[in-house]
Amino acid sequence: MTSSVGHNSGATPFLDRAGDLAELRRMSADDLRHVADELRRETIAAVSGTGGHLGAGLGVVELTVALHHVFETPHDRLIWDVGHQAYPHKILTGRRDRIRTLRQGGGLSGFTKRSESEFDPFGAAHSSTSISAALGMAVARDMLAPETNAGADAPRRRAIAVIGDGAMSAGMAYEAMNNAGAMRQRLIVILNDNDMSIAPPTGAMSAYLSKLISSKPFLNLRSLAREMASHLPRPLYHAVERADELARGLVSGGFGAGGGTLFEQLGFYYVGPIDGHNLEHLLPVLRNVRDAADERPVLIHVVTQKGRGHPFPADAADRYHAVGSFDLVVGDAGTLKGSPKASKPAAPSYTKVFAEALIAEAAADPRIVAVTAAMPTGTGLDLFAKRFPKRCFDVGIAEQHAVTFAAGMAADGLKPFVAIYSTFLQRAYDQLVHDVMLQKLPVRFAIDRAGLVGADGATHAGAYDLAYLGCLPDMVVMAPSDEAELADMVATSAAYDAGPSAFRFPRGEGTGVAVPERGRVLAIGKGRIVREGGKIAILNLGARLAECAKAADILAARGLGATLADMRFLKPLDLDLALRLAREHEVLLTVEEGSMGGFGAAILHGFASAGILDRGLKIRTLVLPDRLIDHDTQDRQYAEAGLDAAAIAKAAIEALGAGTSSAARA
Ligand SMILES: Cc1ncc(C[n+]2csc(CCOP(=O)(O)OP(=O)(O)O)c2C)c(N)n1
Repeated sequence: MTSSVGHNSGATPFLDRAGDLAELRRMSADDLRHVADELRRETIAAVSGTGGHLGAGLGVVELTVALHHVFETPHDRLIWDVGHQAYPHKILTGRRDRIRTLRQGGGLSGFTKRSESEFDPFGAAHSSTSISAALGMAVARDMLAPETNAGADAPRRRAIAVIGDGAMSAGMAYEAMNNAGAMRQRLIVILNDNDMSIAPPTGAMSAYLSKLISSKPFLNLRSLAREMASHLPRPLYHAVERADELARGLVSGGFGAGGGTLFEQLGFYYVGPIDGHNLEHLLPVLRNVRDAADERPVLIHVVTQKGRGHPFPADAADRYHAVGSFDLVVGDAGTLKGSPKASKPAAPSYTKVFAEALIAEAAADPRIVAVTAAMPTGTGLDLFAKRFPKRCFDVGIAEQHAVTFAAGMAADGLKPFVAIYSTFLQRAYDQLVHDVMLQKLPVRFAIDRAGLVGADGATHAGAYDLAYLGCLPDMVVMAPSDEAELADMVATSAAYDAGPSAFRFPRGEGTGVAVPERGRVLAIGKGRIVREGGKIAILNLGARLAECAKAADILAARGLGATLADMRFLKPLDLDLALRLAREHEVLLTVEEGSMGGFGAAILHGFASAGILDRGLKIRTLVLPDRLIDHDTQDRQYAEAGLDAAAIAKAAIEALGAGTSSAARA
């Protein structure tokens, strides 16, 4: 027997009580077990309505309960790396009544956010920042105490970073640990090891962690020592600690000159591995670490199962990372079961078109290779890897390395495509400048998630790439206006060997145009006219072309003709075309899915240099506004940004009216 439960989790007496954290802190381990079970059901029920990152949160339900039970949050700083696993944390920290607004316009963010709650001391969404931030907070605590420490009587504030094994593949985590170990700064790092990133993790670090976990004698000796330590009076704690260290050296002595784990070599006190779903194990360890007098940073290695209690079948592809909204039913034993809502996209996603176009190019040129930083599915490279497993490189969450790695490949004759989200390329900017552009190496950047991205919000919005790429000498920067143009730009990039090139395309479905089996190679730096006429010229770069065409229709309905150009290239800019259109029209608009400093700025700069502004051209640059746009549907975000058809038409009419009576006359 099954019954549909909508988005409700059923009765939650323990979770209701735990809504008061003081009460949660008084609860017994038995009660906490019930809280965890109810919290898991509540998380599933909420995400069934909103969609989102479900698997990561389900893996840390017990850890979340244990952390808030043992530590005095928000006085103690609890920092979740990435923040995508923080839904249970949000439910426990005063946001349960809004949890069904997750990722919806005006609702809770899908990540941690300082402005949302005092329980989110550091905002995130990009990975591997938590240890650095926690270390900074630990230093602030020690330099400013007791002022920021809630008064002299308050307990010394702890800084706790929870970081996944995937996020631990990024260099920044090691930079922070290296620094913390050298500073001997009191800091708690919890390594949440579920042997998963979004995709299965890659690299030697992942193999190393697996080896640590599977070393059985280590587990047994440590468990013993831990039990003893938790029951001994404080003075004896250190004696046990030494015995414990001995045990640790026995089993992991192979690492480094002095033995011990990698983390110990970095100056951390290592505890673990421990079962992250077992409150009986978690609670005493956390208490011991909380109360230890030692000033060294501590790393607790917790082993969890990503997606534990997931309502989808074990082999469902979206089980581990993100899901859309889904239907929820209760099965026989009270277990929750989900089934995705059937939805049929009208057109293939830009991501898929990119992947297929790259496969077509790679089939014709064996030098083409692809690089991703832990995002094979998000970038479509999973499809490429199926076809060309040896030519696809997942380097882990390591964007900086990905770019320089590709630069090395390009230097010695390969044709690398770095498939990366616009926001994540920000991480590798100096690598792009110093290792690629300065050496004119033909690395190709396939920049996904350009522009506003919907539910992931401002942290994932690809707002800045036009600005940060457009200022670089010797870059070719393209933006397709539909998915067929995207295929053309993949082909153009593959054919262009004189230096670095990039094409940036949005999240979501294409426009439904026919996509050629193999893209055409475009003339570098040449735009095209889509339609012509009237006093208004709209110069578009990128996927707003359809909205620009609608705007032209709105203008036509008001008797105002408009010329529409698809400029295709930010760099080299088709200034000849732009200047001609400026001369032939009274009003000129530029439209792009990016911040100021991009395409509009390049046009203005080119016009100023050509002296065409001297005679009073009415020009408006339509860009993303100079403020952050929170999560919502992409359509609503673009409406808010003033970049939908209505806003484009309005800007044209207002410009036409400015200073003359042309608009009224027309
Ligand atoms: C700099 C950066 N690159 C890529 C991502 C995309 N991303 C989000 S979560 C994630 C996997 C994180 O794995 P892990 O830290 O093990 O956490 P888990 O989801 O397994 O709990 C990735 C690659 C990101 N958030 N930030």
